[in-house]
Amino acid sequence: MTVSDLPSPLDPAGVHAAWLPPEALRAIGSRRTLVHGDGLLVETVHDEVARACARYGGSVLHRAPGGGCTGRPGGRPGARAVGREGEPYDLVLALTTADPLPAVAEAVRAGFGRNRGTGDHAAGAEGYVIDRHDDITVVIADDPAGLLYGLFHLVRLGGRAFGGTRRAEHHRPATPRRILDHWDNVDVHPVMGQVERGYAGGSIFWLDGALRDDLSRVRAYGRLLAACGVNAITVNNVNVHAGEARLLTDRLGEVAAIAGELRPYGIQVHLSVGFASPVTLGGLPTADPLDDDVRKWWAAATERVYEALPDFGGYLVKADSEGQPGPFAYGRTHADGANVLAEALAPFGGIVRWRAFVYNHRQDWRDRSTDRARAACDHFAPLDGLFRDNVILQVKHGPIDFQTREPVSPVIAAMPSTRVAVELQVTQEYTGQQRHVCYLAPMWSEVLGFRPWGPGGRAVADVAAGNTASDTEDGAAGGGLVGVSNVGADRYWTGHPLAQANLYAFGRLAWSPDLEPAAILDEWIDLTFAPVTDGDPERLRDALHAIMDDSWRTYESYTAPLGVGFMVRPGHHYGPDVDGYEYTPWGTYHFADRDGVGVDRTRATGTGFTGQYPRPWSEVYESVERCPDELLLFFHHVPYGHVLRSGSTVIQHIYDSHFAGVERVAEARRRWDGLIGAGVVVAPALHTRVRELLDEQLRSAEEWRDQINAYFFRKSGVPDAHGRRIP
Ligand code: GCW
Repeated sequence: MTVSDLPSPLDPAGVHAAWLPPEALRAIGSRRTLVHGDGLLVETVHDEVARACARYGGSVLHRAPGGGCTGRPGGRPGARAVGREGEPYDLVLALTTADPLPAVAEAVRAGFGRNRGTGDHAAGAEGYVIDRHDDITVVIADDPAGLLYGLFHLVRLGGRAFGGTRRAEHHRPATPRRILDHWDNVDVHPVMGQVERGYAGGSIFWLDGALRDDLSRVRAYGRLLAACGVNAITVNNVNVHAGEARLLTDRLGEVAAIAGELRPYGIQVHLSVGFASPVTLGGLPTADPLDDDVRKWWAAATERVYEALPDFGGYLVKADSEGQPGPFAYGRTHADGANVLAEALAPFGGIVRWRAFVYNHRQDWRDRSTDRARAACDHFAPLDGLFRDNVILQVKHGPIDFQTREPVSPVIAAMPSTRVAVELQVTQEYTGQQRHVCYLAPMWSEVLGFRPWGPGGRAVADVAAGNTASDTEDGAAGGGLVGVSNVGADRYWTGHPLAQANLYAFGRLAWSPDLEPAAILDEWIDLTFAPVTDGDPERLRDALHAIMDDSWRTYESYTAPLGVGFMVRPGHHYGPDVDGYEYTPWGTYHFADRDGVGVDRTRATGTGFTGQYPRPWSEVYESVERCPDELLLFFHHVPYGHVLRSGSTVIQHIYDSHFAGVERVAEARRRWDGLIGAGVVVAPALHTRVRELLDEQLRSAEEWRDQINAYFFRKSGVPDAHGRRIP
């Protein structure tokens, strides 16, 4: 076993420590620290430092308000009281509400207020200020969560947190809502298994119908999430089956048990609930949202939830979607449906997240006028302004369904008076299912930075955060950023060890959407491979960047081309099947024939979807000349000989990109293999796991290349300009 295989005290035996191996806290654990303030999360801060000190020889003192020294001897296991009052410190972590502040923290606070020029000393909710003063590193925060995030910022900095001088930095999250949704089932579903679209083993919460006895992994998970900035999870699948429906009522204790593990790390718990619960659980004859008994049922059920869980976050609902019940059954709108739940949650400060993923999954493939891409906007845009304040409309980032390449969903720009959350898929359902390396931060970054109203307008990240264009503009508060979790009971959490980077990047982008994907990857590499002492860390860093930076574009290049989606095997969605969905009711077609390929979504001759965008995009997408190449077949049906903006024809682009994509996968595998031997820098077990997966990725990429190229060669009859072999 090498150093990086050793579990940390918080990591259940044998589970990989991900981005928090003990060594990541070495710089803190070898110094003298004062933790000032109290509250559950401040205790967590103290415990973290104390555990690191126990390992690396530093000391920590915990002082509670009023100046009393509470070293808490005999506290929780692992939390040792070390350090003496009055001794000099290298690090002070102080809560500004705990007066009197240590002098150095007071100095940092005053300096921060002065530098702001407004005299405002507030770090803000979950925010923190980090500074160095008199050779002491200081973190101040106004609330305990801010102090915890400040601590993890120091962990990221490592030794750099303590060297020389540094300018005061103020950090606060872009949005208070940074949520991971789990699609975990309580009972093993006959088709979808324990975790729907899960590629990392079972659920860390449930095993075969029952809550796991040992929830220590849940706590370790909470710690990992806090360290990347996530502050809430939804524990169960949006497809609410019989077992998990009862989490709302008689199985609520299981939710409370999970929440108990996560609370010390500031992670709030949400629940997916079934819209028909008043009928299925309450025995009422109807779930009509305008029915009085139904309203009372939701109010009473919700009250019981808050009795058990005073800090409960709220409900997540998938209604009238892929067979889930919803308000349409009663002739009501989705605003009626969402509002009845919102009304029940409002007295407790809870929210309902209502998914905009509503479309007809039983459409007739012969009907060319119905367009699934249009559905969410058609359903929801007319409801703008009709939702209660505590309703958040949760919108998938693209109009169809988490495909490798989609335009941004027009719903995001179409509902100025509604709180909108943007949903990303961290689990790699359509991006290689955690068998392919596919670092998704570049995709998410593109989505978050997209400006639906054109250059100078707000970005998607602004809409999610609730930033308005000007102080006078009357914009709704944001709904935040949501990711579908890629975590399971697998030893490496995410199946593919490199898929951990996606989870990490989701949290970091939710906290700070402007971060560069490559910089996030550097953070992840530094933390995760911190134990590396027996090799050249720069060699590993270079290799990981080479393998991961462009892996999303690589994946795109050998799978479905130019914005066409769903050329996957129906059902499980892994591997190629060009016509797999072509003659099905799912609304996911490419319309390839002997002359051309793509979906005409123009206003002029197609489904009119381009008209759902504001200008300039409604014009850009409408125009076959101006439409970006990578989305061409999403918006247009064109002949194979159509010349792209790149200068290549559509058919030649298909051939070239598929050959090149496989080459890049082969190169990635060579780079990874090169990390073996002299200067070994990666734990052997991890190396082997990634190596096996890269073998599968290469096999699968070749399969994709050959099927896609053969399909289009046979349809079009156009030979490859370079004479390469197409089967
Ligand atoms: O992408 C699709 C998945 C379904 C999923 C659905 C959704 C949870 O194939 O498995 O159901 O999206 O987002 O609701």
